[in-house]
Amino acid sequence: MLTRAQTDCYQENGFLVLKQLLPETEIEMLRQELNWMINSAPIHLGASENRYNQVVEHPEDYAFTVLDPDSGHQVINRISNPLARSEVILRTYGHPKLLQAVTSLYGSDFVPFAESIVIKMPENGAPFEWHQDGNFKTGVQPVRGVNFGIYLYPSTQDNGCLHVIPKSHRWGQANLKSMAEKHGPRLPDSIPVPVKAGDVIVHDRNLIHGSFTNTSPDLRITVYFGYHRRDTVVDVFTPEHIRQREQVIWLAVQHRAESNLVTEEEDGLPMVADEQPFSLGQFQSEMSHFSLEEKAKILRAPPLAI
Ligand SMILES: O=C(O)CCC(=O)C(=O)O
Repeated sequence: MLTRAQTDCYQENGFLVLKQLLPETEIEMLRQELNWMINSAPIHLGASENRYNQVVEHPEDYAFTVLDPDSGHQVINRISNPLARSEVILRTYGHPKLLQAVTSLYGSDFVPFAESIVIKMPENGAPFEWHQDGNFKTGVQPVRGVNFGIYLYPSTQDNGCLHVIPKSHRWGQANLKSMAEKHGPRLPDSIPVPVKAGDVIVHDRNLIHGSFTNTSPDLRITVYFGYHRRDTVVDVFTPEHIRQREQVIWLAVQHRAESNLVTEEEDGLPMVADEQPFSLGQFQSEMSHFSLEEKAKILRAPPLAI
């Protein structure tokens, strides 16, 4: 659970850094998984094979930035649908500390909206322009979702750390084009948010944020999990769609509990076996066993984008 000081800080500034929320063992598992996912990515945008001539399922999950239109040189910048692609990431999704932190901000009635992984490769990791998240489909609302960014490596100004304008989550929909025209790329009052591996940056989706190019030799990877307060999406998406998205939480908690048991038996790591699973509260009784097809469908349900 977050402390009162932490939730106050989030409300006041629109973002919060949770230092060392996840243990090194969890972060190392994610690093190894991402290393493999990047290594086995399609060779370029639109390709369906990787460098080992293997077919990549759902190659459209991988996004690239074109660095040089003449040579076609591209660099990977994002992987979407990570829960469908990786059981390691699904396991982290069920981490009780993460889900309890969401509960501290939104209460127990929250629903997942989207997940993705931002990758800034060494030397030429692409920037993200200043933006507020989403499409304002439901207009300007004080609550329009929260993003949790889990950092697998230290993030610094050199490797393109996140920059934010504190308190801008209260500005409504900002005219970022005119702000950039007036001020250039460094918007007034914006600050960098450098973090260490294992830290989590929590930010309001209304907050103005962005990041610059990675000019360093160091990789930056952030695993993003986003959530909505249910009342902000309930009249916007069908009950079936919202249901599918919340079943992601059940799957993740269940998968984590099962893999913790395996971890204890096979690797003798009692630390995770002792973990108290996230309490599913009212949904506990509804936990059901899904077939592989049902599971795949749930994990690929589209985001609840607003
Ligand atoms: O992690 C970053 O540098 C920015 C990513 C971001 O804002 C986004 O994916 O919407």
